Amino acid sequence: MLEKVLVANRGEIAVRVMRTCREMGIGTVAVYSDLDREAMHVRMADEAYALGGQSAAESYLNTEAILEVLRRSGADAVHPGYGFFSENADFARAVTSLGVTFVGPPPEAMEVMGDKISSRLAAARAGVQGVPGRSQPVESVDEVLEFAESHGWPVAIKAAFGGGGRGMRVVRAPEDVAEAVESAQREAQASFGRPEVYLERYLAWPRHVEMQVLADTHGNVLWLGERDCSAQRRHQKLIEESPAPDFPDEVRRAMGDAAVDVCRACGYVNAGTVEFLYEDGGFYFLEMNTRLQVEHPVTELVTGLDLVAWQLRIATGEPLPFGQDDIVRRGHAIEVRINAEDPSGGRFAPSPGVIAAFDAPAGPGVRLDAGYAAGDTVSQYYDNLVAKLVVWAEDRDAARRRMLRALEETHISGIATTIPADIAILLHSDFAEARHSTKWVEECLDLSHVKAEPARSETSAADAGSEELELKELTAEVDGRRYRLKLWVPSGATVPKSAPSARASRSRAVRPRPEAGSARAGSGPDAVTVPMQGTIVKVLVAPGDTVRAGQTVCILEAMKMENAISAERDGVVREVHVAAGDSVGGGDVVVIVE
Ligand code: MV4
Repeated sequence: MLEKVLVANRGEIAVRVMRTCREMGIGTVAVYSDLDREAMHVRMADEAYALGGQSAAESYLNTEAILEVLRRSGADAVHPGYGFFSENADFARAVTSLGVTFVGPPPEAMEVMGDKISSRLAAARAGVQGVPGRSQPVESVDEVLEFAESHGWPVAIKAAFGGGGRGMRVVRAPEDVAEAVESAQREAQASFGRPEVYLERYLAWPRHVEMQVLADTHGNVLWLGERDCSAQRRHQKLIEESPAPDFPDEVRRAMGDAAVDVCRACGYVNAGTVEFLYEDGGFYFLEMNTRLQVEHPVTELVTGLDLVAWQLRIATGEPLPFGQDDIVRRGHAIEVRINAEDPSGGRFAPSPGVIAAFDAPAGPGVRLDAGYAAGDTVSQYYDNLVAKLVVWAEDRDAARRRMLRALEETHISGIATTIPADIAILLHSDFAEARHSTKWVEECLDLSHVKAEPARSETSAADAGSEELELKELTAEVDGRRYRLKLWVPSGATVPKSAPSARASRSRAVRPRPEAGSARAGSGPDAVTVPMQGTIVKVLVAPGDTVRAGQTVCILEAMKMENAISAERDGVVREVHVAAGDSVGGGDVVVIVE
């Protein structure tokens, strides 16, 4: 049994590991950079030690400083989280040489899986095929041409000692080979210090499906189930889920067995993930990640297992007390990553800063793994993952709807986040019906209308007003339906708890509906209505304008996205009931066309 674990990481994963330590009665030691003195992982730990420095290289990647904290704290184990030192064999050796347990695989397994060629060879030894291709480095243009003749175009040229897509080139025609090989080699040299590249057949519409494994020091190796991580952009995953949609159980079992064989082939111990590309019912080994991954909670929610707890037990030599047939997967889990990035127009610009407010979602089936709270600063120096929102439900569509509900409850201000892009993905029929692939976000998803969540009116009203205002809430009944109203009133003003009588004034912005009898009020055939609650951000027509069926009359912002509201018939605009800035409810009339 471990007594004290040093968590050599920061942010949400450090917090995640410490939570399990606390549940297991294990003490926690945090390390922190100068910028993280007040960070959540520091607040959560039993003890915290400064590493000094600001950048990752000066702090969380400073081996000597971390080893010094190991000595000072007397911790008996190190959990590396993901990133930083998690896949660094030298760091693992340095830790073990102090007599301290490294919570991770043997350094030799990390080394075998550390480059593409040796990991492909290890997989091949285990009888697990990668994408059809060649394991030797490319030496001539002719080799590539020959390969394309026998396997067909396009061909993927990949960095032998790299990963994550850097150094990869897709060649579609013979005349492009020479240039592609040279530029792939240049990029491989620049990124990984080795110029070797090799060849694979290029898959046109694959899904990224990865298999979670757990291996103990007694030779028990189990597969826990797959995660589909196809919704990603520039090799940054956006949404992950388990089980993979439309994934036959016999493929799942074959992939699980393949992952176990790969683990055995490299002497793997601890939690790990074997990545595959999946296309047309076939799967191909891509690489193995020798660490706990960001998206591990998805597997935790469908299996009910705490992967960090099993990592810690395995690290102390405990045998896994269950076998493959005892692993039960139930329901469906989805994770979205909430990064401090502004997805406006599909650009995903970094958005560091102070988190002014953070309203967390809750309720059935909802888990939030956050590394920050309101008042915390997201620094440009580190990974900008703020939180992961993970939901569980009986089936995929229920999980998808639950995630949308939880995202609607989530409000983060002060920084922009990827939430609007996450919502756009979850709402898209291609995702809802699982027609997406690893290329879908970049090639098919239109994020041009996505914008950052507008600053919440509470804060903007408070910031803008020179007059002292305060927020009062009251209830009102409008047409027999209850509404919660928020009013900014001069400080000290008295407001009744419920409005005496509110007639069709959901908020100050909405104009009264047309009186009965005037110009076919309500939802008559000539009234253009909005389908859901939101804010009008732009009105494109004025009374007297001629419009055609399908023409946009105004833009509604709802669910953090802009929606075009259009006329259903040709005609002349008689009345415009809204202006930019107005709040509207589902069914409200915005324009009358005659
Ligand atoms: C591929 C591929 C299609 N065909 N290999 C990109 C990162 C690297 N780890 C593997 N990658 C790919 N390799 C062949 N032969 C498509 C990708 C790929 C991809 C893979 C996994 C997750 C996201 C991806 C996004 C674009 C391309």
